[in-house]
Amino acid sequence: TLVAPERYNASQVVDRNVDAGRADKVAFRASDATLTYDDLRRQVNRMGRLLRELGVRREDRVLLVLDDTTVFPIAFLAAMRIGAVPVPVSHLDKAANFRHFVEDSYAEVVVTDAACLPRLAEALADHAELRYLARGGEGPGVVELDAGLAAQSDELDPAPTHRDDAGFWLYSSGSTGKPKGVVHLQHDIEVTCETYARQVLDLRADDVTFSTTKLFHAYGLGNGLSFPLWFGATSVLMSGPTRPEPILATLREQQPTVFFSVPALYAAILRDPGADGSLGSVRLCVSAAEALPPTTLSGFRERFGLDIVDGIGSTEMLHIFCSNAPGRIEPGTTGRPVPGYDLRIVDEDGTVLEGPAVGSLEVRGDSCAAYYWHQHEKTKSCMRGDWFTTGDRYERRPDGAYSYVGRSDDMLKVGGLWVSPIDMENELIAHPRVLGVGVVGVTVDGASRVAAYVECDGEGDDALAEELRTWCKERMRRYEYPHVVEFVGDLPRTLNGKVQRFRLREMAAG
Ligand code: 3SK
Repeated sequence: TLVAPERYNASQVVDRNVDAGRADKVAFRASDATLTYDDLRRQVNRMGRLLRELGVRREDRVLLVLDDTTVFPIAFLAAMRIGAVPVPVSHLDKAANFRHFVEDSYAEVVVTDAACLPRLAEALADHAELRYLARGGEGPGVVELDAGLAAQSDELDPAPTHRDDAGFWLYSSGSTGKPKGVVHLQHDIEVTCETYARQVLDLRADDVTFSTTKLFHAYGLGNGLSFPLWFGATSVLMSGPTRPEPILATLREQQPTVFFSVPALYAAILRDPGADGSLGSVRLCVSAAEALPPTTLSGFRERFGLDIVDGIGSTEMLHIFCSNAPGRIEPGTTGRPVPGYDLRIVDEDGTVLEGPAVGSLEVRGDSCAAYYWHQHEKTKSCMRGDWFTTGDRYERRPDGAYSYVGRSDDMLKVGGLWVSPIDMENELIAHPRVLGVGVVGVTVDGASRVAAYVECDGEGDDALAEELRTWCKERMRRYEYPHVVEFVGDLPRTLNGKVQRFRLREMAAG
């Protein structure tokens, strides 16, 4: 039942909920508004009409530069409803990237808010063609969002899009080059909902979801928008900084049943003395983006009585394709293939390895992006037939569970022996004074060495560095310890909390 009808418009998920008797049920609770499913339907229709009035046509890209408020789902679904292609990006991104997003996607309409408008207008000053739709915004080329919406009718039939039409793009940043536009199709959302969200998470209409990863990111988009809408649930959106304090306050006030976050934030919550009683409503915690250290998993179990279901996904596959499952958590692993996805491990020559093996992880499943926009060569090297090359090294254990070894380009060879930065990070993070850590390879006097960059509790000194070396030697293979230990104030991280090892390598190279 995964094949959407040929004429299929993903925005119809909203109409489906209204028709199923959920018109008055809350779809979104956010800092700016609470929207029932019927409010959402009307606002999406108004927004679709407004976008058309601004000249947006089928297949045109519409850039969304928005924090998590109700404007995000309204604009995202409205663009899809008229057959246009929403392109959400982080509202915290840098000026050079905003220029890239506009010049690469040819978007002529940007949906944003008054707070972002000055930065965008400055970054894009020479793009006279741009029109901005901004709540509370004013100025040349700006339409104030609420006034614009109020002037529209709230009925709008969905464009008769094909299930394989471009539905939306997500930009993916690698360690090199400019962010790549990942082109997803109208049918991709349905696939992630029917596979991971239904068969692993068993999401239901009575669930209330809350994701600390924002909606512009593939993980947040599924957690906070497509999954709750698919099952007629309620989504809690939090705007502003993603820090433990507001997250804990949101958990207490909004009482979600399913909590989606990332290892760095789970670890921060675990360390927070004020977290007691904050997770009482939660039936399920979900983690992705980085491998979850076993100590965070066990700490959560002990303190909150909750399991964290760890999985791995990618922007290209749209959501999680390999995961642990509630009631079947295998600590230190990313679990097993999500039903609907196939995994394989290949060696450096591309030979498929059977049974227990370590190598490059490839995945196939119907939510895979169609291609990278303007990146023909990259598309050919990463998307081969049905299979997508994730760029992650994985071990398939004798019992069939998959465990993360590192990014293919993060593995370290020291004295001819492979060292997994992930295994070493997992050991180091278990030390009581280590708050965050990134392990990379460095060259010292022409030799390959392992360096650990550490955020620590209190002042880091030589004694602590030596203690951390001993800590690793006692717990890992004899040669697996950080030759170099550097203490840093803040590790470089992505917006999703992932340690950017390529930046640590740059720091090491000076
Ligand atoms: O980083 C991940 O594991 C992930 C999960 C879901 C969707 C997208 C991504 C990148």
